[in-house]
Amino acid sequence: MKSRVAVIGAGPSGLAQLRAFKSAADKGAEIPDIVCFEKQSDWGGLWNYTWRTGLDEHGDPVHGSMYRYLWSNGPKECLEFADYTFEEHFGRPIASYPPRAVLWDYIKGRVEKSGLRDWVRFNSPVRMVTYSDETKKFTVTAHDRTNDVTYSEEFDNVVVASGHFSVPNVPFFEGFPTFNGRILHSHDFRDAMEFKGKDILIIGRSYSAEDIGSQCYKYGAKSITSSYRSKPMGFKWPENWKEVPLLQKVVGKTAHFKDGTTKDVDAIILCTGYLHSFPFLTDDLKLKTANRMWPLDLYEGVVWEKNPKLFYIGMQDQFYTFNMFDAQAWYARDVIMGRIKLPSAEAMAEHSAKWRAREETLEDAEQMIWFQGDYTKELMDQTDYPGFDVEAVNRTFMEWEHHKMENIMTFRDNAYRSLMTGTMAPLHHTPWLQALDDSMESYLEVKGVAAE
Ligand code: FAD
Ligand code: NA7
Repeated sequence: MKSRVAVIGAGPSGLAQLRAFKSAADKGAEIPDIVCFEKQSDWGGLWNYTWRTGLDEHGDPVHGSMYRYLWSNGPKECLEFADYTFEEHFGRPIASYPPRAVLWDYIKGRVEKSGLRDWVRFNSPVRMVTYSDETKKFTVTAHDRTNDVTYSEEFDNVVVASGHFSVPNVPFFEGFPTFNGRILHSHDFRDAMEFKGKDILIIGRSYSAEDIGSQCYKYGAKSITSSYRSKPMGFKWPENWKEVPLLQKVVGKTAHFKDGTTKDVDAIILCTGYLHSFPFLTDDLKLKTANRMWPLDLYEGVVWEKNPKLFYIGMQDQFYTFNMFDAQAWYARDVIMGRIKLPSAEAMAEHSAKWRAREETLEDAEQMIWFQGDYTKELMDQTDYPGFDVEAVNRTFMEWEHHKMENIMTFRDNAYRSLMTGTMAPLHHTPWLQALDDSMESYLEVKGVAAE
């Protein structure tokens, strides 16, 4: 009998896994039966925007954390699939920082072209995964929401690709229960227009803080105060944006900060990150980690060392995204298909410990990028994923960092060269700050000039 593989989640990571198996099948290999369980009614993971917050239409927690007017926060040239370029998808070169809808279209394009929709069971949250030492199989229990039926099936391997930016980390601050305004987590942020003319306070100093604050500025917030725990973001902010040390308490509408300053605010947005959460996994299978570059217990960042029939894709904190997920998925596929032989449990743990030791020396974003680039390359060198020039991608990331430091409100107006096709991206027709329409139609409109 053919072996069976369950993939949990049809976001970029899960779809990379489907594509990896399909590419082996296209080359004539006999592949296992693949079943992908997806909780939402469509694929694309976070890139499949939902207006909902709280619970979804079935009463399950909403997965989506993306918001309207979200544009890629890094150059598309750094995430381009090596086996399906932007140029192939759109039929021509496009600018470097696409809005969400454009990236969603790109992600979908590759799997639609490969005819993979039939591999996915939509509206099907996985409720439980257990492993039997006797049968050496996993039992996956899923809820078919369309017919409201819960059922179980056996699998030889499970790939967890359920993402880790969906379950909010929500700290408490004194005075929150009596704050005279709105308090929300970035997971529930949907539309910056809500904060037009308002004084907003952002807690956090990472990507969500930077981008949600920038959105609010762009769409007319009166002022932005961002409050950090460890250190300021350090960009050159517009005149109505102040960075302050950590919030201590709120009294009525007044926020009090560690340096003794205060500010009256209308709303507080907690950009305080997310929790890795796998309520459907038993403890022996569950990855427990903070959001970091090298979670432990995953050999090559992918294989669950305590039971190497289980795999995780995309669980690291991310600079590299889509093409790293591909590298991971190709690797997991080759382990599952017996093309890659795993070393002993001790050797796997030792290998992970080495990566973790290097991770602990990383001091800034640049070092993290080189670290993740080296990791992605190590994976690609072991499979037939069409490799790409990792160093060149790293250098593009360096340019991106530089452009952000130069001007955080204009970095998206730059263009970069594709490391897959060699083509220079055109400049976008409208500077990001003035581009209020984030639709795909508007983005793809040809008004631009070539960057060189
Ligand atoms: P997800 O995209 O989260 O997909 C996971 C999928 O698993 C979802 O479809 C979900 O419904 C499904 N699922 C979850 N639980 C279950 C279950 N129990 N049963 C069945 N299905 C389940 N990356 C970039 O490269 N560029 C960006 O500009 C960028 N912006 C971002 C902005 C925000 C606000 C956030 C939160 C993230 C951003 N990211 C960005 C990073 C993002 O993590 C990746 O781009 C990518 O979406 C990760 O893919 P994934 O498949 O691992 O996870
Ligand atoms: P991140 O990158 O995990 O960052 C979380 C931020 O939240 C980080 O700045 C933390 O501060 C801060 N944090 C966490 N807990 C607290 C408390 N208790 N008080 C103050 N500050 C806190 O999450 P993001 O949402 O920004 O980004 C996740 C993804 O979304 C990313 O891939 C983007 O592309 C979009 P610290 O830095 O540790 O001081």
